[in-house]
Amino acid sequence: LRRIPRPPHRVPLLGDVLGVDRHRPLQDSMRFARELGPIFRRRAFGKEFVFVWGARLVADLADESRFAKHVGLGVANLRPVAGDGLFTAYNHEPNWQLAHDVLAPGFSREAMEGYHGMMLSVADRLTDHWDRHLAAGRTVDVPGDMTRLTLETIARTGFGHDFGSFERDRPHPFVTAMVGTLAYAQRLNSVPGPLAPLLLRTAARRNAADIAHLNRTVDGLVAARRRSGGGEGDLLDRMLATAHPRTGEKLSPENVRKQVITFLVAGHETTSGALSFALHHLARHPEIAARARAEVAQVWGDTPRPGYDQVARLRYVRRVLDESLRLWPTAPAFAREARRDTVLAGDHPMRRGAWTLVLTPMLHREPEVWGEDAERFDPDRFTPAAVRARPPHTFKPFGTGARACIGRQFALHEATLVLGLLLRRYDLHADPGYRLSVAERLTLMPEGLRLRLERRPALT
Ligand code: MNH
Repeated sequence: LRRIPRPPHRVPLLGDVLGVDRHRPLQDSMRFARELGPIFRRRAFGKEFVFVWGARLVADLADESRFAKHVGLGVANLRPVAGDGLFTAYNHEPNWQLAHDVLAPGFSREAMEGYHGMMLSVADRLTDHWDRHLAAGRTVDVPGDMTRLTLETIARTGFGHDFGSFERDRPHPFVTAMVGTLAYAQRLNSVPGPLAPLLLRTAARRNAADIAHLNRTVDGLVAARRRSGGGEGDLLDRMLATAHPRTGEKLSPENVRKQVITFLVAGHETTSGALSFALHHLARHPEIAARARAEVAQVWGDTPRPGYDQVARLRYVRRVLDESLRLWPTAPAFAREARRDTVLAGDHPMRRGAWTLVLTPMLHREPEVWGEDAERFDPDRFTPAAVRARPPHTFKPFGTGARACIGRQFALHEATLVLGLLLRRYDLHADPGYRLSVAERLTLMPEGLRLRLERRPALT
């Protein structure tokens, strides 16, 4: 441990927290990473954390025989909300494997084809909403509207539910409660443990109210489904009715509640950020937008409603998304722990259970992998040839191993479809005065991003 660099200036008791931005812990750690190199430690309130982002180190951490997901920090702080739901379950909890096996078919290709039509109709609500703004000469609130879109998409496809997000001027109370708990979970990490109850008393009370609201929403949704006696085989049906193929076991009602919250939150917040960053980059790079638009025209022609396969064939649009997730992976870190005593990358001894945090945005900027121009937005980094030329485990926006994102294909299909539709319908104009500002609430979001739209010639 002593060989791992740390910041030179430390404050007794507090640690390396002076001059830090309490609301942006990730971007703060990125600053330390640039100063201290591919592995470093930081101390905060008597606890020491090791951060890793060097490509060689991360590739070794991806070895599933020696390392596994660690439920710590931000993820652990979500346990009161999401319990042993898929995202926050400990590796040893039986409900992880059970829920994984029961829900995985909900993310198969066939299942995704089934969601496609619903994704399209939610996208129609977005373009109606944007058309109205455009007609009124208003700019659009990108993160707000992407959150409306992705929440409605996961609610409709997964749970047959409609939050009516586009009919509201303000975020749905479910979203407000969710943002509250995510921000609270993040904040718990930047408050000294013993002082937390004192400093956070009001915040803790609000958080309890937020969790109660999430629970109530979900209980209502589940009760409605039980009354109606089943939907058309969506995620909620699987959660309620599907028995494990081998053991015959079903999810308990308490666990179903945790899974519904998990999927409603994990299923929209990060996709919303990914779409928002992509739109930011497209507005900033008209030449890239033009190339993407040309691809949409070529693959979709003038079909008003592109089919499932026509989305997968938007290779360049997909690269725009990959490149957006490279620079700002919206779930910006994941933790790995040693399964047994081992040595990380032949250099750093780790005891069983010892863990480290992978800083994905820095891994995605590692100069040895991405070059000296790693900060530049360039979708051609994801041409098949360029991908083949890179070492494995250098692009990890969806985490790694058995606990990697189950919703990856869902998110990529939804986001590619929506980017295609928006590019075809609008010219996107950035506000020249806007400078990218990245807000953190465990996930990342471009703060205050608004775009001006111009309607492109309608399809014949
Ligand atoms: Mn998702 C796990 C990123 C979209 C549901 N997701 C993860 C992890 C990352 C991640 C990183 C691993 C975290 C860890 O190791 O601690 N997820 C994303 C990103 C997007 C995303 C960047 C969009 C872009 N995720 C989605 C969508 C859904 C979803 C959409 C659901 C419909 N994710 C999950 C679930 C897990 C997860 C559930 C936990 C999987 C498990 O542990 O078995």
